Amino acid sequence: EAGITRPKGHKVSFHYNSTVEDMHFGKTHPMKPWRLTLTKHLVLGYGLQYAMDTYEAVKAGKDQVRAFHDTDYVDFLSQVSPQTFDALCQEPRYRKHTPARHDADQVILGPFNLSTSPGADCPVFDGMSEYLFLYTGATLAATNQLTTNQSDIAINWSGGLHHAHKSEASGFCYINDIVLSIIDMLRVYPRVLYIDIDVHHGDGVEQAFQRQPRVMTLSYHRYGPYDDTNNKFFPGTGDITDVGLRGSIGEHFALNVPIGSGIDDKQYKYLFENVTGRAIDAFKPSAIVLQCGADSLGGDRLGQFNINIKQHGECVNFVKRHRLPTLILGGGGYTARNVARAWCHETALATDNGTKLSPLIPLHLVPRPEAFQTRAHGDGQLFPRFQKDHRNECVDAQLELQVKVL
Ligand code: TV1
Ligand code: CA
Ligand code: ZN
Repeated sequence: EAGITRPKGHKVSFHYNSTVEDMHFGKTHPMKPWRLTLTKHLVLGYGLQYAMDTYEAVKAGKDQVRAFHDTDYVDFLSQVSPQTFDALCQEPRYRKHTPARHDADQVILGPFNLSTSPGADCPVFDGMSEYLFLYTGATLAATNQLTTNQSDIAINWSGGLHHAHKSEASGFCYINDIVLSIIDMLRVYPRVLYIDIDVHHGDGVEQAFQRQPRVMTLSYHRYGPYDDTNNKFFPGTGDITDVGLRGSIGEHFALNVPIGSGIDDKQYKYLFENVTGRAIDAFKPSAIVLQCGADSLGGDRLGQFNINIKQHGECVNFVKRHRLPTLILGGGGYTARNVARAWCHETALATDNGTKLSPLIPLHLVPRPEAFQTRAHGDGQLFPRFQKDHRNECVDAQLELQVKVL
C-alpha cells in the first residue's frame, strides 16, 4: 500500500512458514493456528512486507532443540503422530515417562503430558512434529538475525510458547522456543531481559533461568482464584513473592506481576511502564525478548483482562524505544480476529508504520472472501467483519458484551 515505508535507522525481519496455519489441535481446542492466516493476510493486505525482510522458516534441527529439552522428549516429539503414539508409548525408553494418570479434568495423559484423548491441553495431532519444529525454526532464525547484527527487531508470531518444560509439554506448548532463543542469545549478549505480556504466567521460561543472573524474566499475568471455585488461573504460579530460586545466584532475577481480572488500559500502562522501565534501568539488558500473547486483550476466549489493542501495542512501543536488539514473539490469543488485528498493528509499530494503517483494508489486496470461507477450519463469518471494523475499536464492542469490573 502507498505510504508504507521501511523504517529509518533500524531493520526489521519477519519469520514465518505458512505450513503452521493448517494445523488443528482438535475441534474444540482453543488454540487455532489459523489465527496466523488472518494475521498474515492483514500484514500482506497493508503492504507491511515492503517495510521489512521476510524469511520463510525452516524446521529446527533436533540438536538445536536439545540445547534445552531432554533427548528422549525431543526424539518422541520428532516421531510422534496420532498413528504412532500408542506404539511409541510401549517403547522401553519412553515407558519410564508414562505414568498412567489423569488430569483434573479426567483426561488420560501419556508420556511427557501428551495425550490423544479429547479435551487434552497438549493433544497429539496430525502434522504436530512438523508444526513444532517449524515454529521453533522460525524463532531460531529470528534470533540469528539479531545475534549476527542483521536485524534490530525480528518477529515470529508463530512462536512464544512459554509453558513448555525440559521434558514435558504444558498449556498448549511443546517446545520452548523462547528458552532456546535466549540460550543462543547468551552466547553473544551479556544480559537478556524476557518480558511476557501473555495473560498466563511465563512459567517455563522463568523456571529454565531461575538460577541464571544473566537472564531476567518478567511476566505480567492473571493470577489467583479463577471464579467462585477454588481453581486457580492457569498455571497457578507467578506470585509477587516469586523472584527466582532462593539462595541461588539467580535470586531476584525473576519478576512477577500478578494481576486480578478486568485490568484496563490505564492501569496496565501504569504497571507495565513502571515495572518494565525500572527493570531495564536496573538490569541494563543487552537484548530483549518480548512475548506478545494476545490473550491479554479484552474479549479473549480464555483471558480475563480488559486491554485494548492500542495499549497492547504500547507495550511493544515502550520496549522499542529502548533501541535494544529485540525479538518479538506471539503466544496465546484465542479470539482469532483480535489476535490478527493486534499482531498486524504491532508489526506496523515495529516498522514505524503504526499511524499509517487505514481502518479499511485496501480491497484489491484482500484475498477473495469466498476462497477464505471455503476453508474447512476457517470461521467464515469473521471475514466480512474484518473489513468493517477498525483495528483499534474492535475490542471495545466485545467489552460491552462482557463487562468486567476490577
Ligand atoms: C481441548 C478442548 C482442550 C477444549 C483446553 C483452557 C481445551 C482448554 C479445551 C483450556 C479449554 C486451559 C488448564 C487443564 C487444568 C489445565 C500459548 C487440568 C475452554 C500460551 C494454556 C492454558 C495457555 C491451559 C497457553 C489451561 C498460553 N485453559 N478448552 N486449558 N486442567 N489448562 O487449565 O499461555 O496462552 O478451555
Ligand atoms: Ca505473562
Ligand atoms: Zn496465554
